[in-house]
Amino acid sequence: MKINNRLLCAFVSMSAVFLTGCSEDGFEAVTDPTQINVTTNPGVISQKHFSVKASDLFPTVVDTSNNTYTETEVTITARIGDRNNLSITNPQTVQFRTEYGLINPGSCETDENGTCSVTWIADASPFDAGLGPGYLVTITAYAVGEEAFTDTNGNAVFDDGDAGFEDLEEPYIDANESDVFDAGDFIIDVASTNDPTGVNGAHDIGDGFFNGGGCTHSSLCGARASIAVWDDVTLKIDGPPTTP
Ligand SMILES: [Ca+2]
Ligand SMILES: [Ca+2]
Ligand SMILES: [Ca+2]
Ligand SMILES: [Ca+2]
Repeated sequence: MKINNRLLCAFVSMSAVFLTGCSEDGFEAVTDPTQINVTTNPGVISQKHFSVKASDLFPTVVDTSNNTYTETEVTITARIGDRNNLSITNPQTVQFRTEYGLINPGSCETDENGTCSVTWIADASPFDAGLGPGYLVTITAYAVGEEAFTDTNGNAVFDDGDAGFEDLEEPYIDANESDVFDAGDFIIDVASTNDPTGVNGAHDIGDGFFNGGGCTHSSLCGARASIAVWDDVTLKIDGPPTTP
């Protein structure tokens, strides 16, 4: 609840609307516009600003012209920001998983720029890894955050005046690159409404409610204010596409 009030007060301050009553959680009531202390970074990762990118989408791990394998490294970078479209500067832990290769280290702490990187290494020959056609490797990154919402009325909280939100399912490794969780994919168990302990060994879909701080919607506020935010990137590991 403390975070909720902070969010609301932060936005009130940003809007240059001066109200009393925001000092309860450490935000002093503002009476002088020159004294405005803009505090709009609650440090909670929004799904709308959680992204993962690769330094090379087409590493040549496999040369299919002669069936050779080369141990190859790709830098994987996560970037985080909050619901107010601001980068998050306090450290957050980002976890990584993949279907093939090695990720070193398996997690990273974001820096003052809201980014952190790990290295993906094709540490063994993929010929025996069962990757399937196309030599496609998916890497999934995830962290604790909140769902994204369309803040139609611009008050920085999810409420009845907003168009909607993105109801997140549990992260997973989309090993068959189908863009949905189905047979052949790998579960990543995290805590959620349908899996409170995060160890049920099943893929859990969204709960139908907004999971995030400060929610004042009349019917769509979830009991859990946090959820795993996530993104993935797919490498094609047989080198750059050939142009006709
Ligand atoms: Ca709103
Ligand atoms: Ca939800
Ligand atoms: Ca899939
Ligand atoms: Ca689960």
